[in-house]
Amino acid sequence: MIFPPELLTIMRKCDYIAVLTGAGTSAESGVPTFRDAQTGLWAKYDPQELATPEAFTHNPQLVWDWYAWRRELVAESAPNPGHFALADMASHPARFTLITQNVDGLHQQAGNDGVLELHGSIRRIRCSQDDRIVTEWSGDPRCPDCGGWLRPDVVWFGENLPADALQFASQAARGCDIFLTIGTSGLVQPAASLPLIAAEKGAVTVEINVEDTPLSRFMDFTLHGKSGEVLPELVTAVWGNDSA
Ligand code: BJW
Repeated sequence: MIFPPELLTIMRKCDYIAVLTGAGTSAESGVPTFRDAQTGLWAKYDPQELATPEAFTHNPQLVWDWYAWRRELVAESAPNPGHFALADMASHPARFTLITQNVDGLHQQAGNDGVLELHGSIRRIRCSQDDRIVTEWSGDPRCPDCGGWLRPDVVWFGENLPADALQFASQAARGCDIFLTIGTSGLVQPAASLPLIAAEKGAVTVEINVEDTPLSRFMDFTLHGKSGEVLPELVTAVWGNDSA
């Protein structure tokens, strides 16, 4: 890909890069996105029936089974070149913050530290009654302490995001020089507001996506392509071959 030369110069000189990722970042790792028509999980399942507290109250076993299937999928997946490029990118500017909506843990697996997980982690299980993190259970997915149903430690619609992660993400959006938005449809709040906050505070905004999103028209640069291809090329173009 030919990148705008001014973008490469800005990235090379900037002190603080913040990045927001979404499900598209993991698509090339074989983790289905949420809203892509062909492969998205939600083409087969109604998200309102599965990723809400109401669904869990109504049919905890169904929700548990769905997440168990997805947890297995994530366990079998591995970071792709886009994840590794972001781990590499982290070492270049003086400051770097990676904010993700993904629950798969692939950024951490690729080597990024201090990832801000806005929507939790599918790898963690907690009790829906006493909120304790649970690592072992036998038979039914029930809390060994109180007998409450176990659930994934993720954020469902209508639930609050982890306050610390959201606060740090908001600070990053306000303080960074460049804000990259990668592989997200930009439909889910409050994550989708972060690029706009960054733009309002004067950051240079860049979107990487296979298609336009509602955020595209607010971006300074829109790079169309797969993140697993665009990101390694971008890191090499900005910082040289040692980075690829
Ligand atoms: C590629 C690619 C490749 C493909 N390379 N790109 C303000 C206004 C209106 C509504 C609200 C509002 N504030 C809050 C709400 C309600 C709600 C909300 O946003 N609703 C909207 C849908 C309208 N938000 C909430 O409820 C949040 N809580 C909250 O705000 O609490 C306070 C509050 C509550 C109620 C009212 C007001 C305040 C919680 C949101 C939790 C989201 N949870 C989920 C599930 C997590 C667990 C799980 O995994 O099951 O998080 S939903 C789902 O969407 C998941 C994702 O993280 C999230 C975002 O999806 P993402 O990552 O963007 O994926 P896709 O599939 O949508 O897009 C993929 C993109 O990749 C596409 O653009 C492709 O083109 C692209 N792509 N391949 C690059 N190779």
